[in-house]
Amino acid sequence: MTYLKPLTALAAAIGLTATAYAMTMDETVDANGDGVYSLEELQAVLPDLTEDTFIVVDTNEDGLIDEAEFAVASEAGIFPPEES
Ligand SMILES: [Ca+2]
Ligand SMILES: [Ca+2]
Repeated sequence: MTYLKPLTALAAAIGLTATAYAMTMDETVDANGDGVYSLEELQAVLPDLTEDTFIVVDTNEDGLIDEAEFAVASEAGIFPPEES
């Protein structure tokens, strides 16, 4: 049954790609259009988001969430999928 392993990996890869694609920056969230999400912008659509969570997601500690950080957080299940 070893042939199932690459198949599973492929399915996972497709799933991850689809997830990442769905999690691209949303200009309705990026209210000021600077290409990154501030805590205030995210809290506007994710009222449950705390500053503590924001700090965890902001891995490069610049006080803003960029597309890569957002994708990682989404994949980790920290941010729920956006339905707008
Ligand atoms: Ca912004
Ligand atoms: Ca950042």
